[in-house]
Amino acid sequence: MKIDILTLFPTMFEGVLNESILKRAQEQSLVQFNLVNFRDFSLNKHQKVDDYPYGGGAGMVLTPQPIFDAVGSLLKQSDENARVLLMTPQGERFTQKKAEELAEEKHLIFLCGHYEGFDERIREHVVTDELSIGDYVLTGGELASMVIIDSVVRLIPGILGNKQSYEQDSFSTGLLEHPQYTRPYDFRGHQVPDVLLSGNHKKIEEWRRKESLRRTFERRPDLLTDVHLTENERQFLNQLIQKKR
Ligand code: 6GU
Repeated sequence: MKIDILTLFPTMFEGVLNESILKRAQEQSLVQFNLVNFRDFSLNKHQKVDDYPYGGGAGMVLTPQPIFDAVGSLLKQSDENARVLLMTPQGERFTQKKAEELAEEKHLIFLCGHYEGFDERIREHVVTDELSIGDYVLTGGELASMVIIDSVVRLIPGILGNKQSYEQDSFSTGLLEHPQYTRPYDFRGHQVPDVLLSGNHKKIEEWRRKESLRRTFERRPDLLTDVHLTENERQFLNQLIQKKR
């Protein structure tokens, strides 16, 4: 996968892209990152990239020319089939489902603005998707793009050691993950649930699924509307509901 990142602050990305899984993904040639300072594409003699908003008002607006030309140059160098992703709090809410969709792509281009808005013609003629990572405002799209890149790249086949490690993730199953324990069995008087030491894999699976359901019911009941449950699981959930009343 090729990932181009258009930003006025490329150095913000250095630590994040060059550690841990994202670093290994590059070393294995599973992903290639390309940081582009779109100021370099400005035809303005002072390399300006923003201007005052028509109609007045506070703040500056990113002007179309540098971004049109930067994206145009990246598309010309490649397949022209890239997804062009604009980072904005007005965008579609980013989810695990969207991460799975983007992980299928060969070429992603991220557009990050800082402080400013984007001239609407960028949205209309360059961008394929507008994404937000949640209902709060960041100073720029850089951090949001790093969150999205991290969650997409880890899904590329070959990057995580074992496929199970993401198939069991919270959200991939539709439920939050069950509790996990490791040694010691007794830590300062707090013991691990005995079922996990029983060696009975069927019982362990049942326990985990129930604890996933319990945790989802307690913390994110909104997720339960979309999840397929067996008759047994539905009964268990009804017990949780009764207990709460
Ligand atoms: Cl994508 N950008 C900014 N500036 N703020 C955000 C966001 C994006 N997602 C949530 N807040």
